[in-house]
Amino acid sequence: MPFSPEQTEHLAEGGLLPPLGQGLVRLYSNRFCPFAHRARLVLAAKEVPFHIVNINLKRKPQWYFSKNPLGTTPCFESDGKIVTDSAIICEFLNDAHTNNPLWPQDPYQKALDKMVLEYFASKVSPAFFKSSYYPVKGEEDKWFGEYLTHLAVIEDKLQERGTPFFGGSKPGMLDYLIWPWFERQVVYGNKLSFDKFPTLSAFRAAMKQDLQYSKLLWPMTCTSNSSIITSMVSMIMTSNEIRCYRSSQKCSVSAHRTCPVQVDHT
Ligand SMILES: N[C@@H](CCC(=O)N[C@@H](CS)C(=O)NCC(=O)O)C(=O)O
Repeated sequence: MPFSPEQTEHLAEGGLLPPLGQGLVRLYSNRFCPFAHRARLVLAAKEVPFHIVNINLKRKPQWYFSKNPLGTTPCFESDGKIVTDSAIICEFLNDAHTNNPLWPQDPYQKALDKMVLEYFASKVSPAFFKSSYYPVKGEEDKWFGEYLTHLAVIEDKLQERGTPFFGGSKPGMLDYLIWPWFERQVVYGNKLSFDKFPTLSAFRAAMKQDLQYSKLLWPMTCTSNSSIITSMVSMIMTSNEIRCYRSSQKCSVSAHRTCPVQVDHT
């Protein structure tokens, strides 16, 4: 198992940076960050042993800005090399580790994948955030509608391919780069019906099965959908705390591994 489960806390202001030995690979991450999740997936797909330093994104340790001046997660570090931004990190990992190449070899196919990624990044992801993680007050329904509209485009793109994954019979780079947003669809609860998305529904099942092996699924159980959306918003910013609140409801969060998080309403 390449992941070190011991580093589960999120370091905040005043938190000391653990030393990084020569030859070791580190990911500055955050358990709730979909962008950091991308990097964890690609590291696993490349079978690169790595360890994680989780960053509290609301109260970032000052030293973190010397690693990533933008202060965002993820950030990758190895042998004095620093790489920031999830897409750049994943591209770097794919180039640096030639095993299991994740982009299509064919240049046009690769361009098509990147076009889908661009659509996802500029349309699906913003609508997801505005309707869930960072809801635009009074406009949640509008953004949820936008989300469904743009998701339908991704549904059509995958259906056209006739394969379970964008990468074909196994997940490729595009699949890993979009998956974190699928795993987090749980924030919508029953509001999100998959009837209109049969291809993406099959994609979700196939990805889950594939990721089960690398134990990079992010298992979430929640008994009360009503509070999960705002809870997630609180968690992403204050993720070293074990309690988050929505109105008077409490939601307890406990990490049981480095990445996956169990969310249970109490
Ligand atoms: N384009 C960046 C976006 C990363 C990003 O926005 N990460 C969020 C957490 S999911 C973050 O660090 N937010 C804290 C901040 O912006 O200060 C990437 O792909 O890595």
